[in-house]
Amino acid sequence: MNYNREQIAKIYEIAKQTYAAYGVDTDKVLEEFYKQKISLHCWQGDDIAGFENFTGASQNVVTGNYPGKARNPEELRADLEKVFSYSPISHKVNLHANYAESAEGHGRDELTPEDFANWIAWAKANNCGLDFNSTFFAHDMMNRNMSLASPDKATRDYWIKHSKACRKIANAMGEALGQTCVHNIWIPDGMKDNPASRKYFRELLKDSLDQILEEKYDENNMVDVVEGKLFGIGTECYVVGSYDFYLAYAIKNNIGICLDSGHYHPTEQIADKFSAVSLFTDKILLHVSRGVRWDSDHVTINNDELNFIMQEAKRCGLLGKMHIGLDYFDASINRVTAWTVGLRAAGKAMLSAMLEPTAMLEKAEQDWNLGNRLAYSEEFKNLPVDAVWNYACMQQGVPVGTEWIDDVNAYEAEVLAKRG
Ligand code: RNT
Ligand code: ZN
Repeated sequence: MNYNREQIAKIYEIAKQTYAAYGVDTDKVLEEFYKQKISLHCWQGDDIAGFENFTGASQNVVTGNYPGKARNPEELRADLEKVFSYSPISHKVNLHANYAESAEGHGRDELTPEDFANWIAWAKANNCGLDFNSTFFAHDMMNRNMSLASPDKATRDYWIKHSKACRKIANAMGEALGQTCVHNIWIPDGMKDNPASRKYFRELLKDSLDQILEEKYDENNMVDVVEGKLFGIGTECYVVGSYDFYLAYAIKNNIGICLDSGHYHPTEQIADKFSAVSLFTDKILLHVSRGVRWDSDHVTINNDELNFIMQEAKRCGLLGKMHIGLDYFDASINRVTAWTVGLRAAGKAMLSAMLEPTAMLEKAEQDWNLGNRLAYSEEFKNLPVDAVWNYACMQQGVPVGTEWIDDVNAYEAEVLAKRG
């Protein structure tokens, strides 16, 4: 289906007046909106396989075997470009260390920026930034599912060396692209059943992190963040890198924190944390995901949780400051579709938050007219965001409404379906 451009422009003019009546200048909002960056997680394109040909067990649970996944860097990058073409804002790409293209056959402990030269050149050409992750999973050096908190010193040393190498790479990426690269540390280390000493493993992790983070880098190039988690499959009773552990560690050591929307108790919302955490650090990375009953990493959709995240990011003045990335993996549907649904949902929720007549809500609160605050917030839920979103897509030259779905189906028939 093709949308009538003239009609979209007309509908936008009406929406613009509606918002103006509430004191919101939609043209100004759009200017700011186009500058916002969302980091697209490379791992949705190939089920976190990476380019190492590793066939052992992974600590991330990906389900589905839909045909057409990217088999090499060229295919992955082509798919990413396709996804960008469906989104009206700015982007980064979030890479994992196991996506290195290592001509020298480097192990993870000896990776260099050179191993990411193709990614850096591609990012430059596509005008996008890069984020980076040490990769502590899907590897022979994972020891009883542990890495930085393993009781075995040789295991810890290997992973410390790996992460030091990754920090250097992140720094090189930031420097080359002229924008901060966020380097994230997530480890799966934990236990299926109750440990005798919870403290012991946390002491080991603290010591490993101290070693990894010893060298200081220019924060314009690179910032470190640590990502906690409540539980994983096989680590139901105990995860060494819990939220409390990392939040305390991050604040004490002046690094940042990564908040993943799937990593907390099911009714706990990361959006509620922004106003607290941001008073103590300006280095926050979001992993926007969708947990269904558990940390299931479903495709992000435009639900209450996502809107709460974007609303709080806006209300706390964090848009453009906080790093926002997607983190999920669905291998049961067209992977380019999965990426795009999440990216467009996050973009639209962000736009909706930016368009919110927040000043009216704040005024009602300042006047302690809490009835008005509630009533306004209900009325504002159905403002014509879609009219502005469609106009934004048109203005940025990306497909409007469902047009991208026809295009992605054509891409599947012409490209994805032909992959072996
Ligand atoms: C795992 C974390 C982590 C991973 C990626 C692949 O629970 O969310 O961020 O999803 O590193
Ligand atoms: Zn995550």
